[in-house]
Amino acid sequence: MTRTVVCQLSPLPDGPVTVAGWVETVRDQKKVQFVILRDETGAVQLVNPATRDLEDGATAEQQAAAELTETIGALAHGTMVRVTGELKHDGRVKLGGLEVKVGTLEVVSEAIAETPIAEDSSLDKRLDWRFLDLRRPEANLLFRVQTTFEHALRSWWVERDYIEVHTPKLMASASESHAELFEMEYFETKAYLAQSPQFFKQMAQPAGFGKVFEIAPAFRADPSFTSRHATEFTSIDAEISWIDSHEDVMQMHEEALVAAFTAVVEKHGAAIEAAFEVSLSVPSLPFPRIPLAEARQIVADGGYAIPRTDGDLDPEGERRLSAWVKANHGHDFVFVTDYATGIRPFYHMRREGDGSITNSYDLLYNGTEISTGAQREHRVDVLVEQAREKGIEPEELEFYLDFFRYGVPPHGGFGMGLARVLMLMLGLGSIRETTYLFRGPTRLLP
Ligand code: AMO
Repeated sequence: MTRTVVCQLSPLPDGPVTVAGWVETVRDQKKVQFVILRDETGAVQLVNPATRDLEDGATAEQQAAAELTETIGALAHGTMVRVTGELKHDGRVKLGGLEVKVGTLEVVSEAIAETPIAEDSSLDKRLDWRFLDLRRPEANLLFRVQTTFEHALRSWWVERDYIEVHTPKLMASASESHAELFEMEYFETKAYLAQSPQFFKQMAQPAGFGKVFEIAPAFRADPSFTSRHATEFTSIDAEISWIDSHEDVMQMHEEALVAAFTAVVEKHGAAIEAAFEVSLSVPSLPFPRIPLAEARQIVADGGYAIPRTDGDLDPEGERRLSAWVKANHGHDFVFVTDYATGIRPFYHMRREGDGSITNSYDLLYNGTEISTGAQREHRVDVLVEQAREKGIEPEELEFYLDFFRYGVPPHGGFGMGLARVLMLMLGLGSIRETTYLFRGPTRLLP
């Protein structure tokens, strides 16, 4: 009999069904046994009237029933089973108002009885046993939300004629900075893992692609143990031609996010509320925009002195600014714009008439940076000058500078960390929870 997944049982009439999944709990009572079976879509109660203590001369049928009772009584949590039985709708059953009366039960793959992660296990322990941790329905939901979010972004771009690119992750030079760079042997030479698709998504502009996006891994040799840094993360990037300023990038960015949030709220809003106690809403357009200098003033007026000396917001400053935006604009997002030249990479375009600020922004969501975007400097002589100023030898970047020597449209784009968005969307404490398999300074397994 073909397998029915649990979420599709409800509309079926009472009658024979086959379900398969893992054993979540067994309640072995004297007269009746209950098993909660979970699969990738939900959980269902199995019921079996217990047959025990057979008299001599029991029928074959009675013996089979006693064997089934024994098998069910011995089921370990996590064991994979396939069950054929009778579906019965019954409003008294708390779990979904239905149950399956077991006919046959096949133990497909046995689990070791002692689970290595108890319910209250630490995050680190759960990550050691991530495949078991991911069996939690909240984790399952989280990655369904991720799928919907990514799919909606991708669809939004595809519908608008963007080209999807796959830039190489093995590089001959740094893509962001020499800090946080993974270096590796590469035959007779050295290679570096891409910190961002930055240079090669920009290459699509002189290549005449117009508008591109990429969803792919990025690597940073960042030794920190914060809740928002990983050494490998999924970066969502877009880059578009013929912009007038970073404002065009922000407009595309916020519209794409609204499309993605709309899809997530429609498909998972109720489930997110039930599992994470977060009432997710679609952000309104436009997102507030606040220049960095003003943002710093807002934070200072709130009584917090940012300890950083470089003029950037620190995490506490970001939280306070977001709280202010929420209170004054009722918005969970804010574009902080006009970053000072000193704290932006050489490829950011500087403001015409004021070289001290860049045409750039950070996007904060619920108190944390999720994205950086900018208009890029496309005039090669200016670009060379800005690289030198940042202590980068132009010779090292010849391949990149060539992109700007044969005609290139004005352009800009952004990079956004997928796991950060999910962490902030679902109110979780760390990107370790929202990354399928987290990679950090002390974690390469599993
Ligand atoms: P930036 O370095 O700010 O910008 O990175 C963009 C976004 O990527 C995410 N991110 C990270 N997520 C997890 N762990 C990390 N170690 C990590 N580092 C970054 C963040 C961040 O906002 N090339 C530019 C983007 C651009 O201008 O297009 C860049 O990489 O969410």
